[in-house]
Amino acid sequence: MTNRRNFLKGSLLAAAGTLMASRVKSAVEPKSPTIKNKPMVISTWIHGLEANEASIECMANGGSCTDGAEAGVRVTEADPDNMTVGIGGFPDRDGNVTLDACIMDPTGNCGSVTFLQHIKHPISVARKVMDETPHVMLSGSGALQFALECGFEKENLLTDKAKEAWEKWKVESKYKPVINIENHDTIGLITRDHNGDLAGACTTSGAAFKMHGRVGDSPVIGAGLYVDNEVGGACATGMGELVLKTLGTFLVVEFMRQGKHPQVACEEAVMRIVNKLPDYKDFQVGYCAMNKAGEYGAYCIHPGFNYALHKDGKNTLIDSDSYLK
Ligand code: SD4
Repeated sequence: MTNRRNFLKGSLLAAAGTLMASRVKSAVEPKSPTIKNKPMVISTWIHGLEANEASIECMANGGSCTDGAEAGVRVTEADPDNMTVGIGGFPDRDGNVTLDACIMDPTGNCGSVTFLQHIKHPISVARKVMDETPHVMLSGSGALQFALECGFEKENLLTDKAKEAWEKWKVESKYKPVINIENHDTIGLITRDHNGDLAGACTTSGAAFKMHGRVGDSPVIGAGLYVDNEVGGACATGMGELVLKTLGTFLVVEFMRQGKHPQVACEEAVMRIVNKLPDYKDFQVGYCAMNKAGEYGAYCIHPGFNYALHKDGKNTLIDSDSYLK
């Protein structure tokens, strides 16, 4: 058994080595020396303002769009007052804080962790999955094991405030999983750096009081986040089940590939939900997107979704238009 495990570990490392060697070449992020862009960031919700600042600062200091995406969402993950991202996130119905995150770089590489517990910065674990393994997605105890091997610290992520909310919920909801329009503030963030290259990150503790083991859209490439450096990037927030059923951000990027403005692309992806999923009125979903040219847009089902845009040195919070008024 041990031998088999060592063998598997050995061959995996060898495969990872080969992959890494080729990736080192392909991961040299495309540079276009003639175009100099002002870095730009778009992200979900009001906490996106702070995340955008960190992201822009990172890129101003020479970080790539991928570094900027990771640096931005780490701010939200570290905030104990944000109750659906990182430390302080609402637990599942059994009291466990379980986190989902993913990241995508301009070369099309991506990394993801799902159902990860005890690690404050799942986005940085996702980045390690992308940069240091031959895989895209690690889950649960395997993701935790990998994080610990990488040197991440094991922490208690359930704050007193989140525990209190969970205990209150248990009384009223009698342990029944409830999914609703409120309680969303996942961060999804798309960056464009000095070279005009695009990357993105998305991180969440998921739906509040979800069933143990539930994974949402946020760590799924093409659902919670998708970036194509030739076209644009999009991120999602809201009820992940609807985003998963329609592969929302992949759809937004594909609409942009067809030449649609990011605003129209977000609207059409929301319309896909409206036209396909009869219970859409019971849930909120919001998309925001940016294309290669720096055009942007957002759209959601219910009023109430807003997004933060850092463009031309200004960081502003913008209310998204919605399908239902
Ligand atoms: C999920 N989409 O797990 C996430 C939750 C979310 O803002 O976005 N909240 O379904």
